[in-house]
Amino acid sequence: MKNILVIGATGQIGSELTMELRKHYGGAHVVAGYIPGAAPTGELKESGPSVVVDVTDATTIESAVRNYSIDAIYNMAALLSVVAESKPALAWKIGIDGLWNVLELARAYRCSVFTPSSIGSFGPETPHFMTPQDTTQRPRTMYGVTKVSTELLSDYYFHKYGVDTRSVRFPGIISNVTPPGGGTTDYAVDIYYAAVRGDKFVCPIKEGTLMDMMYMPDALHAAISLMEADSSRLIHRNAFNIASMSFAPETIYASICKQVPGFEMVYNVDSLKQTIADSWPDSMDDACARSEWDWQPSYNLESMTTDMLEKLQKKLLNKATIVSQ
Ligand code: AKB
Repeated sequence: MKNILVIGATGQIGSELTMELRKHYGGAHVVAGYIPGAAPTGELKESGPSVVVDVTDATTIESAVRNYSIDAIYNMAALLSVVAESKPALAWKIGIDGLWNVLELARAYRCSVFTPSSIGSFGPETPHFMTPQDTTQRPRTMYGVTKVSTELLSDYYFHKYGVDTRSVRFPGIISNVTPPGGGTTDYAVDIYYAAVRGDKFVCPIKEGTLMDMMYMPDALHAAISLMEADSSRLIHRNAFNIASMSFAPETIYASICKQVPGFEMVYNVDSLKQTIADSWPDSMDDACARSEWDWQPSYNLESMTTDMLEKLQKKLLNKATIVSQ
C-alpha cells in the first residue's frame, strides 16, 4: 500500500483531499502535514497521522517523508490569487521555494508529486473561449506567475530527473466543508452561505463574468485519478485543463433562486477581483485530460446547487443548535 503525505492538509482543498485519500488508501497510510497554528481537528485529526510540515522548511518535509516512508506527496500549500497580490514575496516563497524543497526531496526519496495549477496560470492574452491545453499563458498576477512556474518546474523535474510529477489546472473550487480564503472565485462559495443564512448577497464580480468552476468531489476525483493514471498514456503532465461548468454570477444566482425563492443579490464590484477574473478563461477545453486519463466530472451547476444547499442547511442548522444549547 502506498504511503502519502498531504502538505497543507488543513486548507480548503487539503482538508477534504486528506479524508478522501484516507478512504482510498486507509487512514494510517495518509499523513496530514500542517503548519503550526493550523493543526487538524475532529475527524481529520482522528482518522490518521498528522505532523508539522512547513513547505518552506525542507527539514520538516524530509522528516515526514523518512518517518512515514512516503511514496507520494500532494503539495497543496499556496496563497490564493487575491491574497498573493498583497503578499507577493510570501506567495513566491510558499509556491516556488516550497515546491523546490518538495521536488528535491521527491528526487532523493523517489516520491511522485502532485502540485495543483489553476485557471490563474492564464492571462489576458490567452484565448478565453474553450482555452486550449497548450496555449499562451502570460499571467499578470503573482499567483499566476507562481502557477506557470509550478508547471514548468514540475515538468523540468520529470524530464531531467524522472520525478513522477503530475498536475491539473483547477477552476474555482466550490465546497461546503472548509471555506476558501483570498481567492477570486470565492464568491461562488459565499453566495451559498448567504442563501442558506437568509442574507442578501453582495457580489464582488460583475454580471456577465464567466469563469470555470468545479464542485469539490469532482476536484478530489481529478487529483486522485490523475495520480493513479497509467503513466504510459500521459502525453501532458503539468498541468491538465479540467472543466465541469462555467458560469457568471447571474447564472449561479438563478440556480439558487429556483430552490431559495426570494433570495436577493446585488453587485458591488471589487476592482482587483474583477481585473483578475477578466484575465482568466471563460471556459477551458479539457479534451486532453479526457483522452489521456479518462477525466470526467459528475456534477453540473444544478446538481451542485442541490447538494450545496442541502449540506449547508444541515451544517449551519447544527451549528445554530450547538450555540443555543
Ligand atoms: C482563486 O480564485 O484564487 C482560486 C483559483 C481559481 O485558483 N480559487
